[in-house]
Amino acid sequence: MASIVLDVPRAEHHPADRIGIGERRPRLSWTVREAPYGWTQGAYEVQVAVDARGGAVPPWESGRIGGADSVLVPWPAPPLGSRERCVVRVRVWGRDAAGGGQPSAWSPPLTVEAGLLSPADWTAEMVGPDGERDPEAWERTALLRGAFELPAPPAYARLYASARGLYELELNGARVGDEVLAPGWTSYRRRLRYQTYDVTGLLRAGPNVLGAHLADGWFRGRIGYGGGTRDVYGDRTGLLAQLEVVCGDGTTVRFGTGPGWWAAPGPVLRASLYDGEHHDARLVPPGWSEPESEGGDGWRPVRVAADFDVRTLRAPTGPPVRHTQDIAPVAVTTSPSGRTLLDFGQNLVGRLRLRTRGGWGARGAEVTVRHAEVLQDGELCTRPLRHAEATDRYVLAGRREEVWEPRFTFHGFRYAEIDGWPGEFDPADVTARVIGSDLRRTGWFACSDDDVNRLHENVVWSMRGNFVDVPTDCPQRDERLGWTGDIQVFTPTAAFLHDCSGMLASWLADLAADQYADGTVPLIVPEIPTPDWLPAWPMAVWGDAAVLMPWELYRAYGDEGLLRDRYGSARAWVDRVLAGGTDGSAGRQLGDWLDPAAPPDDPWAARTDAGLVAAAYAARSADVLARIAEVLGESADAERYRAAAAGARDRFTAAYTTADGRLTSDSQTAYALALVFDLLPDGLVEPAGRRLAELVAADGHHIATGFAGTPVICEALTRAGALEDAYRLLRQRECPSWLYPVTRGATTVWERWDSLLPDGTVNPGEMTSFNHYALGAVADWLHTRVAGLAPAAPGWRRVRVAPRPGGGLTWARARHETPYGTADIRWRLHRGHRHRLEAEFTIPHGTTAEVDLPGLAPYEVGPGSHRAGVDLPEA
Ligand code: RAM
Repeated sequence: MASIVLDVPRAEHHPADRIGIGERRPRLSWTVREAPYGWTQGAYEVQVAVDARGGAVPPWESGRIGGADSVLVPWPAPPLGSRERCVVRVRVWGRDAAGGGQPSAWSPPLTVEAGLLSPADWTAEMVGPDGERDPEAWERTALLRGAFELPAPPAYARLYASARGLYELELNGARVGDEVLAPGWTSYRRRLRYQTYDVTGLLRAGPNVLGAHLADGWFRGRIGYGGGTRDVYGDRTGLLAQLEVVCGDGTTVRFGTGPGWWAAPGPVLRASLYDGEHHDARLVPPGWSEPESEGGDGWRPVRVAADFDVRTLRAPTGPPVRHTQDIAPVAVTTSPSGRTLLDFGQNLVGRLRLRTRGGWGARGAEVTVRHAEVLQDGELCTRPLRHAEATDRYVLAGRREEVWEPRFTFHGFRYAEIDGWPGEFDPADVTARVIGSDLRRTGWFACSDDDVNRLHENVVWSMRGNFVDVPTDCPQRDERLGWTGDIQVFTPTAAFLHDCSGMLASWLADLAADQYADGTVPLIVPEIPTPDWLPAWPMAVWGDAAVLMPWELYRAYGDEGLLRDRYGSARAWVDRVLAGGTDGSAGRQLGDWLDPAAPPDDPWAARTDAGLVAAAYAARSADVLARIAEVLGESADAERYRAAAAGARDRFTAAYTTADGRLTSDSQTAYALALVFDLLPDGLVEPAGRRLAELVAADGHHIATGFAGTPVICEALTRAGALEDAYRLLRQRECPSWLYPVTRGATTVWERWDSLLPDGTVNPGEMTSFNHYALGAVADWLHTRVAGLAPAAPGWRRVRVAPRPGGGLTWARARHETPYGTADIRWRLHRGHRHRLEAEFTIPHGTTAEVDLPGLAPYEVGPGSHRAGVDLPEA
């Protein structure tokens, strides 16, 4: 059947071909790019050709397996062994006669390769510099070096590596891989990620040298606010590297970190995630990672870490942090105090790459780069960075041309100030290099209001800037932590915009690893010591990440395995909540954090009772847990938590509704949560919706909600039949509103509605970030309601097409790469007849869609392109 075209299959949540995966039985997914109208899959076959490195082994074939599944189907072949590499292809049959009994052509091949799957595979040992740290150069990096011989040219080579701290490897003077900030940040004591590199091309017959830069990073560098903490995970950095080579002559060589290695102080005098990097190029030992050099003075034998447990090693489940974009300055100006200021036109996360041409005369000259998100009075405004210096320094070696970029730090900035440049400054010599988890973009949105489009763009940029291995609150100040509440509210938006399944699955494993024995979820994952928050106590909205995130990811990606993996964690949280953790507790709750009515120095002071927020979330999480239990076939639990949820709803009504049918906190957040979480008895739903709309109108359609209410306010209004109020809220341009920052030139989402005050000064609150995704959670409403694209069944196996035009918008569109392929919608109001809605949408193969257009009875469609036109009911 020639007309069926499959895309390259995927294994688990790995982006395309991947070496070093940790799954022995990676689940497979494929998408049907082309098929005849009405075609549905009835069977599939998987072919797995093991790459036997030389020997020809006949491919393993599953034979025809009946079924329509094409997302995360079980690995049908024998499990992979460590290092096993194979090429996977899939073909499919149609369900009925349209298939003609003939299979499709085989899909293009996917190559997957297992990493080191068992602790026994590791023979290398974790090594690091010996001796005491130099108190004069506390955050100095180390260089490590190991030499080995190959008897013949390499045919095939893999390097497995990890570190306590951050590492960057060099083989014979060439950089290994393109990962940034490896091995990433996990709950190191329990889970330490390792990376796998193909280094065949970097090796040669004869002597070779493997070298490493090693920095403190999250492991022992200063992290956390209020001065932060050092040595959170230990006081010694270390490198673990294991090289496995098959030579052309058939010999195998294994070489790893161990007692024969050498360490020397590195050229980076200071490498700090918050403060920046200070690199003295004069201190780079010539040829230090090449065999021609002996190493030289200053090299000392390493020390083997006796306390390292290989069982903590984990292969990545998501993509690494990489450079994802280069941005040139859009303007270079001189500030009132005479400094050179660069404007990159975009608040971004990364660092600058400098190219100097000083020559020998400039040897020892120091270039300083300071970073900030905003200017005030024409100068960098660094106060919001608090205790993060965000300053890089480069000392020139004096070569004709030197190119440098920091390795072990990153900054959140739009502006940079450059000082000490040798010779004439040419803006072309500076590039901003954007870094972040290299997630595949999967979601797009646009509409007829360009300010709304800029808001959406800002949400995308805030996601990129705050998905740096860990989903963080902010990327610039002395914080950058995995605050659970922020990502909890942002997950539906995140999962639409980028494929973050693998990354967040890893982070949720850290959440479970750091969860307390009594079920309490830390406020920050990975958990670190923080003033005021340790030990953690149950915190609604934040701790609910344990339940609501696996559920949202299940809705987006259809991964039942993730639900299973995180079930214990989710249940422990709900049990803790119901045992008085947050439900009914008077304990200190963040509640509707950052309500715009709260004064800058008291973000707790919300209009909405924090106990009400906690009670609402208790009911919500119990209800979602019951659904998770049902999916997993845990029917006794499902029943128990359904009952618990009903009880929690009753308690909510009893405690927080008044005799006249209002809520005790007569606030937008209170009604919005009650409506969206379905907490109210039937009779109170309508009045609550009416009251919510009244409050929103009474506030002049300005935002009056914080972290808890903002993500749901537009959805609540939509459900309450007050769609126009939702649109007026969305399109409001006065402060506080989503678009106010846009009118002030924002290029990312701000932490506070008024991070920049209307008078142009920076908010005096000590917590003032210009890059926080949490309040950008409204983008979910743009996707699902304005454009009208949402999953109606887990993993988008059923698509919901339900635009809700309004607010004067004349068109909108959205596109999402679902696990089954592309779904998109575009609608416009007819030019001549503004009450005429015309919509076009595409539904991927393997799914069906429910189409729900205003004024029309919902109907069902199958895969393919569709059109619809309808006269809108008069508002
Ligand atoms: C701030 C963080 C984060 C929030 C916590 C409670 O420090 O930036 O956004 O979750 O407070």
